[in-house]
Amino acid sequence: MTKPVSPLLPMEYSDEVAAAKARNAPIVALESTIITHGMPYPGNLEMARSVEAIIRQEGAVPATIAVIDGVLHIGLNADKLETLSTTTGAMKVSRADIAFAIAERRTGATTVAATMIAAARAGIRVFATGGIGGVHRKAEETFDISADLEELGRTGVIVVCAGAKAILDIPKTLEVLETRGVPVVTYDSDIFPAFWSRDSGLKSPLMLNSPAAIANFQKTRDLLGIDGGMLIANPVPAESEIAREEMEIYIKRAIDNADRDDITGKAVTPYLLDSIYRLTDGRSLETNIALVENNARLAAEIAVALA
Ligand code: PSU
Ligand code: MN
Repeated sequence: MTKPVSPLLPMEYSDEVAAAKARNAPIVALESTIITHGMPYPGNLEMARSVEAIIRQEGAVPATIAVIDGVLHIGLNADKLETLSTTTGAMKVSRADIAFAIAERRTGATTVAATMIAAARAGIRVFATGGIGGVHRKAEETFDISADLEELGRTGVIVVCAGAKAILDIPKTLEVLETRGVPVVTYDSDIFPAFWSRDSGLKSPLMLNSPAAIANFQKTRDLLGIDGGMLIANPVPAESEIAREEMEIYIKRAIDNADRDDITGKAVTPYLLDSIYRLTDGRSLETNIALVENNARLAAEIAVALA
């Protein structure tokens, strides 16, 4: 799977990830936009450290991915992780601009799409995150559809998330995933989860209830020669969820604020997350951390099952 990395591409493995690659150990990729644009400091650093610890506990190796001063990092050491969590000027990079950040020697945090590209380049097949980007509400007017969906259609990485945030149009998001040929598998439930809530009100296209079954599904896709990614939706633990009806109130207000402030483009998702954080007095952050930890555990189990 692993393509040789060109000596011309400034790409660097952390010592831990390089050692894991050398002994063919299971590795789980992690994104960095969630650190720089998804959560405030110090909750972001706390989350980043705890998900890495959970992945190690499960017998896999974490690889947090980011562009730092033009170098694509696959795995960040403790110092770099801490620096990134307090960096304010990082770009939010996706497929359109990850190469720009490298070419122009910038610092960029990778979204789900860009993390998938980097993970595939590094031969890493499993990736844990919080929520994916999707089709925004009123996309028929704004055309705001996350590049994450296109990437899932073309890049062969298994992405473990907690469903799609209810700030999005979830039915349209599922439609686009189906069109792109992306399997959407909910872990141990018939119902597709909505990030902060376990229930989006929509049935999940597919359901599996063990990491071994997920690994077996992926191996069968490989045997058929089907490329592209797969989305695993892992519902937030019940004790950490915020009910759908309650979230809907905050989401409506956050979207109204975004309209009022004329927020567009890649600023939309970070703006809504921050607005909801404030409207819930920080409770959305606790839920967010709990679900990422939960996803890191499942992703590590899948990586181990695939190895
Ligand atoms: N969801 C979160 N926190 C985040 C993101 C999503 O709860 O930080 C980030 C992810 O990096 C995702 C990106 O890939 O937002 C999607 O942004 P956009 O909608 O602009 O494509
Ligand atoms: Mn967008």
